[in-house]
Amino acid sequence: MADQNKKGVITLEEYIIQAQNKFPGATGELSQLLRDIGLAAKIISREVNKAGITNILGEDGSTNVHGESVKKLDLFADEQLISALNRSEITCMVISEENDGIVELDNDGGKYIVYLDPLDGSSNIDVNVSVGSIFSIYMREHPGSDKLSETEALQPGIKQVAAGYVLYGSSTMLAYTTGLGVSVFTLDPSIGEFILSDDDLKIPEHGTIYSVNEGSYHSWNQGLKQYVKYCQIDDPETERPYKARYIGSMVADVHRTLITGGIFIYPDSSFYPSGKLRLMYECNPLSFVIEQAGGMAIDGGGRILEIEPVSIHQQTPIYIGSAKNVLKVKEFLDNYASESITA
Ligand code: AFP
Repeated sequence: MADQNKKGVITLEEYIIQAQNKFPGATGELSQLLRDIGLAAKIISREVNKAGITNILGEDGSTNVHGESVKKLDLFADEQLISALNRSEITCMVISEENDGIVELDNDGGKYIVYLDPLDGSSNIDVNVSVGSIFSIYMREHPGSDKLSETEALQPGIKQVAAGYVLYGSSTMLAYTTGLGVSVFTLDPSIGEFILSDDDLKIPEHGTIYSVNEGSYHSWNQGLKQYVKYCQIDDPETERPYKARYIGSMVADVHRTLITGGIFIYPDSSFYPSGKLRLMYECNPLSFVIEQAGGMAIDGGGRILEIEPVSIHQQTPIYIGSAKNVLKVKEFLDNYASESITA
């Protein structure tokens, strides 16, 4: 950071180009793709900020592939991201929360496959709570093959070449990783640029915040119930009781966890036997970011990033955050593994 201060502010565009220059063989395509996402994020941020004062606020009346009502801003964000990716012709297909199947882009020879959750947490828009966009980028395994298919997009999270999120909060922040640490940028609205705020963000090894929708307590497995009791025990030596924080917007909850440490959980339950959150465009990208920051992300058993996907919209339980917190919850899950979920 000392060097960076001497050079003044660094924009997302400059940072991406500098990073690319460190790899002499790089074609610049991934850099272009990240810049495209950065541009779409600025446009989405502008609309999110004025959502309360324009008629863009509110539902459009339709439902998405999961039967959830679609807000106008979800569709706007989806269109902006997809058209930004289409313009530079290096992405062959997009899989988005808002679309049932794959979306084939104009360049079917493009090298990259991009997963998107265009506007995660959108049920929070009406009450002015933070929302986010999530992206996850893979290389096509068989470039040039005739037909694009869903099967080609089914790669485990460890194969992501880049992933990240944009948080539309009290300021707009973009965080991403290409597997070399986590870089974070803050949008300066006065100049319309994302400015580097941290070029190697690390998550604390241990944190004292747990984040889970406790309204669903009775639908959880015994291990999680016991872990949450453990978090609530009064024991100053171990800095307990922990604080409970839950926004209901995964990007915002995971971003807070990244900064302060602790754990964010969306478990399997009697309501959601396979968990609620989506593996490919929520859990994989955020797990890649958290692991690159030094944290951990598991589905209760193994690493999220090693799950072999079977469908583009599949769900998974997730326990993500500081390494020590994730290891502790795993201990509880293992100890009570024989007790099945009873609602
Ligand atoms: P929405 O996009 O429908 O608001 O859902 C948000 C979300 O997918 C994720 O961002 C939250 O962590 C989670 O759902 C909240 O779910 P609960 O309301 O069941 O706690």
